[in-house]
Amino acid sequence: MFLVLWGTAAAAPAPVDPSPAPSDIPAVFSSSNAISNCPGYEASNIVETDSSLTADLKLAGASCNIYSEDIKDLKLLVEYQTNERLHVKIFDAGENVFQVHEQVLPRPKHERAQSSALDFNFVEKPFSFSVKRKENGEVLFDTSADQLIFETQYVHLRTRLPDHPNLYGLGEHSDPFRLVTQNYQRVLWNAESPNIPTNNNLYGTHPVYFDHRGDKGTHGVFLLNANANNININRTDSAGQYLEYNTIGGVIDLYFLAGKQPIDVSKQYAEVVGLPAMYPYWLFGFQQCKYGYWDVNMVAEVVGNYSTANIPLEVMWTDIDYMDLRQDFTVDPARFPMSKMRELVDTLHKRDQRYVLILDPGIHTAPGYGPYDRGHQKGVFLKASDDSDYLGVQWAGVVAWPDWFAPTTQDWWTDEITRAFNPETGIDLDGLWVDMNEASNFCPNPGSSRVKARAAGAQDVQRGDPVQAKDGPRTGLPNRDWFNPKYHINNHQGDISGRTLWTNITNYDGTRQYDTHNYYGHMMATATQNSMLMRRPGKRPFVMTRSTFAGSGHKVAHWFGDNQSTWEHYLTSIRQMLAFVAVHQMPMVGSDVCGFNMDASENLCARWAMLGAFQPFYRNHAEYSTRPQEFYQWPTTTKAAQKAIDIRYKLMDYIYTALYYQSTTGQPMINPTFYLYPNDANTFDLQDQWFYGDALLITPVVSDFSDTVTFYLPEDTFYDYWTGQKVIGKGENVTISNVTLTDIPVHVRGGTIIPHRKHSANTTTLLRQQDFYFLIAPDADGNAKGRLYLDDGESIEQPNKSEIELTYDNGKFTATGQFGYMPASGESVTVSSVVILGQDKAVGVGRWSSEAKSIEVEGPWKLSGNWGFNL
Ligand code: MIG
Repeated sequence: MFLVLWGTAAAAPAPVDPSPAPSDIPAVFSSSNAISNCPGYEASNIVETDSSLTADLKLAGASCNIYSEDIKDLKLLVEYQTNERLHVKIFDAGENVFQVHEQVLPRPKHERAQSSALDFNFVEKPFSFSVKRKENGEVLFDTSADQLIFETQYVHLRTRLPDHPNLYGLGEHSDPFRLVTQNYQRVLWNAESPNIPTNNNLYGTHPVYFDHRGDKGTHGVFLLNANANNININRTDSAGQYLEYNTIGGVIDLYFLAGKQPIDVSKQYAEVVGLPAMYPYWLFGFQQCKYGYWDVNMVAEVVGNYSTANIPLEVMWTDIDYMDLRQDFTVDPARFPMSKMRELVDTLHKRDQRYVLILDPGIHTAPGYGPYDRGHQKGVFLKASDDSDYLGVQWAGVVAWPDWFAPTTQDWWTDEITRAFNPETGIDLDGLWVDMNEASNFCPNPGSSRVKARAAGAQDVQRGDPVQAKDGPRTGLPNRDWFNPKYHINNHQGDISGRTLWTNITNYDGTRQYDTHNYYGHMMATATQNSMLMRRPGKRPFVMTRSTFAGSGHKVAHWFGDNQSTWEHYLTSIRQMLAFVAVHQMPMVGSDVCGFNMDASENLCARWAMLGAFQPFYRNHAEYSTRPQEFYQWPTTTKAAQKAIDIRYKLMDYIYTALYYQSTTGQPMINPTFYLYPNDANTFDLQDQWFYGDALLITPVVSDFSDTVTFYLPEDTFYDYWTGQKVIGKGENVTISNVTLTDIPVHVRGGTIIPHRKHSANTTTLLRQQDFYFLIAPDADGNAKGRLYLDDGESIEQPNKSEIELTYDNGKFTATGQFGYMPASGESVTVSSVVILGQDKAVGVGRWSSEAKSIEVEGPWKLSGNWGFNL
């Protein structure tokens, strides 16, 4: 198991490669001699324009057929698409090899660079290419590190890297945020992953990494490929430091993002995979769930207990417990009768609270079960070779699986959702949670004679549907080994069909699960998002999915699955958040607060209540056999939660503003320390501290029985958030003691202005009626900047929004910008005061506080036009 290294109080540790324990080192590394003996390719027929290059690549010798058959004729396409984006694609000349569907990942608009920051160079024979940063000659990618291999079931590309590179991304994983650089393997194959093991493939696939080289710049590399992949990162005496892709299908489709700052790379990646979705304001409220709330009374009781304990609860959730025999779109008539469910939801809504339910992809094939019958009739399910529905086993029993490519599936799904969740007759829910969509399949062969056995001879079970092309352009090569390709993917669920849909199964359009597996969950989630949009047009939908693919953030949210109630996973939640928000462009994420599996302790849950309050998605959730862990279960946890939620709610407009800017520009709403201090090498592997927004440094206590936290404070001006005291960061570790179980150290970064609601409230509806105050934290030069975005909190179109720029410049404060926001009746947009930190003496216009060294200037000011004052 990986050991988290945290610094000593003395000096910041130099970045060290955290070495995995021997048992975690993957056994299969592909650096065999056989690969180096492969002939590689030769480039010919080279055509260059001022913004592109094409060439033919021909196998440069006898086939080596190392894991399958070499493809002899390839094509190279190079496009300087923008000044900061270079596209390099290597694909089969016949264009039969599978390529990711445009409908799943629309390719970025094709532009033409005027003056590219990057330079593409290549060697004709054996073919290799490199990418350089023009400005400083830094080589970012160099494939001469090994032969290019492009076979029918194995594609291999290696790049050289500088020693001990700072690499981030390649999710989903629970490994260090800064990836291990020796003997390290990232497997990309979406899988049910109980207890989110390190050094394993998890639920999602995001084949993008950021490579940070300090003042030489940061760049990103995105491989637009959905096939199973073992990505090896290693350093050996003979090969030096490298990263290599070993995928069992698809093409090489690389996007190089020039940066040159980390935040720029994030924005450039969002241009490729899509800007993240904007969510309703209420989604930042606190949420409670548990697998094992066994009846509607118990759900109501939990809601009631939260009120009694005086802990604001915004969203209540119900897991698969609500369903009749675990069937989607039903309610258990005895435990969750519809009349009671409607009463529950009605009561929640009257109290300005919300309700979310779960759905699974497997549809029970029971006789008379409407969703199945209707789906079957419309032909929405994946099919076996004889055109019968392909079956598997999920909670409900024997199930069929929606084929998200079939033309009728979206309408069927929307119809089922709008029927079951009809506000007049059904459950008027506010969001949907889609689970098990990797897809998780308890038994890929439930004894049905309709599914051909996986024995020899059954390998090519092409569905006999006449509407589908046999092997049309880019839909994938025929006659591959669909189950056990020779190159082994280190999937922790066994072979690639392990505990999921068989990889030979054909989708409606003739593509195979072998190629599309990694976006089955993404398609379920986005289809659900489309349905929610149909159900409530004009309102921002909320759909949370377990399984994701590159670009999922454009529509849906994600939680990190089945973690444990351990200190280790409390810390894991930070690094997963950093990777998803700041690299993968999925901002609305979080872990099960207090942990899913195992019993949470009072201490852990108290600390986690505070940690989670400074992460985007904030939901307490647990497995059914664990001891109850609602925040009101323990006195300390209650107090910690009250305090954490109080602050979180006061800061809600600040983080909502940050989400707005991520959804419109890609600028991350959560920042790893190095994003804000890219030239400070001490920040590159920090993963136990983070910036909530770009102004608040959060540094939770990291272990049990500790009331001390040591963290890194970069060379900059900071202020203790709780006392207002100035703290000068020296680029050293700082230790804070006496951090009680209801405390979490937070520092404000100088140079920022943070909008706050003056008072918290029980619900976000009430919160939106509270006045504001602005907290100004001047930098060393006495300047600060901030932003405030205001809108109605839920509509997709916002004709009346405000985008306000807040500036503090040596004693002069101004609020300027666009002021379109019209508060609903009762909502206030008054700024009751402005507080300026770091002030040594009183001045005329405000009240000076000697303890906090701050000046409070009393308003009120209206947020309906420009205003300002001089100190
Ligand atoms: O096999 O629906 O990750 O959050 O509570 C477990 C029951 C199925 C897995 C999800 C978890 C959820 C649970 N589900």
